[in-house]
Amino acid sequence: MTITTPALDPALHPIFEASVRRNPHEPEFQQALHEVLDSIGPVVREHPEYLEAGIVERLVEPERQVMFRVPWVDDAGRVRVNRGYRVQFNSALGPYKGGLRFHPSVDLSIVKFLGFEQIFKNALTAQGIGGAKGGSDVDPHALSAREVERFCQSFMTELYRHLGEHTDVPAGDIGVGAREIGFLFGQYRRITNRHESGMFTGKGVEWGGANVRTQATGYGAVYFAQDMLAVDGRAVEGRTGIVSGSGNVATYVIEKLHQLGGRAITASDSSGYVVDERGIDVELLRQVKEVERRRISEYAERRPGSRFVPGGRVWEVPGQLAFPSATQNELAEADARALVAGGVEAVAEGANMPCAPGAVRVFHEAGVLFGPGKAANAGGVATSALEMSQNAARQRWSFEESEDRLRAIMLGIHQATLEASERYGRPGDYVLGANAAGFVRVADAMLAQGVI
Ligand code: NDP
Ligand code: 2IT
Repeated sequence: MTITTPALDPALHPIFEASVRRNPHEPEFQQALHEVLDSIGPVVREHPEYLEAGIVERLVEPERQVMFRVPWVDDAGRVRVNRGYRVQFNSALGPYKGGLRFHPSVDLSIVKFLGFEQIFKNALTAQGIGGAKGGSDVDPHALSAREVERFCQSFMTELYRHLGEHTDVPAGDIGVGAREIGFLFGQYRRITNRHESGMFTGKGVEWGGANVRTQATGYGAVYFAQDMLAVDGRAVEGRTGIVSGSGNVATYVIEKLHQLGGRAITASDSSGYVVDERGIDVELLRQVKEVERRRISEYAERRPGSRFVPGGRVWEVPGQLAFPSATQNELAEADARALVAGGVEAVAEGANMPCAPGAVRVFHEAGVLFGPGKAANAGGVATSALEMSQNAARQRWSFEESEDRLRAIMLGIHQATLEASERYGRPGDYVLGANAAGFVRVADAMLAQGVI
């Protein structure tokens, strides 16, 4: 299977150009936008009504963007100021939904690319959720636990007025895990005098959180790889997994790979990667990264037979399955060539947009199965929607029932994505399939709801 990428459709090219002119300093947003517009050419040619109703021009412009000051006091008594963001991109299918990222690299371009992708990802889940993203340029690694708490309280003191179970429902992302969600939810509850469970997802299971939400993104990415492989009778079992990252997504990619008979032999963070030929020990990884919040080299110190490679590119390690699960553009064209040389058969994006466009091209040209983040990592937000359902009904489903639902949702996403790739003329191109299938669902809702 060889997939080539044609130029943008003549009707869509001016929309892309206008957006680039209007948002000149937003390279990540332009990258995400170009990929979607590239995919939906065949859709708008079949459906001129979308163009007549200005659906695409409206879709590329967020419904609302909030930027705010986050002042807080550090342990030394010094006043510090960060910038907070929430981009509420599209609510045609449901309340705004998407994570919060705390990382020094966060800027409007990154929040917008994530919010834009979230629209189509959330549409693919078929769970009735719109698209949004937010965060701050704070570096939680550099803060004490008390500083993180004060930061979260200040952040929510401004953001709360834009949130609500029927309005906008955040969750975690890079740098926002169980600890931060606790502080953020606590401050919302205090300010509003409402224990409004459905206004945040990823909560602790004891106070309104859903079973499997913690595991869902990683598990879902492996399920997606399993479904791609199964199309021609292959399986995860017996295959080696190359995983980047060592946070929420990477940890549960590794766990599910092992449960399905595969073997994940790498994990990484911003300092380098570890290789553990026996298979990464998930408990040790969690102890080092989540409990002790240390560098990944500590894993190799404690695990005989494993080794740490400082500053290296994990993609130089050969394996049949690859799961980029750290951050955007972490896998460049040269990395893709290295993976192909190492015998990779399938790539599923646990992170959002981790593969640069040149890398995706290399995978397509080499006939490597490629699952884009919008489809492959949608299990996380899909399970967030299940958390919202449980909160609304004041119920909690068992781990088994929740995992069964996640499995069924991922199968449905794979099916819808594959069918759309066939329907719009590039069979097996899951990038086109995910963008086209997601777009049609949002576009139809926008068409029905008028020019708003
Ligand atoms: P975590 O904060 O739990 O983990 C992030 C991991 O990626 C850490 O190992 C971190 O290393 C590494 N990392 C982050 N930024 C960089 C960078 N600039 N360079 C190198 N390594 C980096 O985040 P998650 O696991 O939640 O998120 C990972 C990815 O998955 C993100 O792209 C996110 O958007 C996406 N995602 C997350 C979902 C979720 O439910 N959490 C759902 C869907 C997608 P270090 O410790 O050194 O910073
Ligand atoms: O990128 C993502 O899908 C997430 N960070 C999860 C969003 C959510 O609302 O669960």
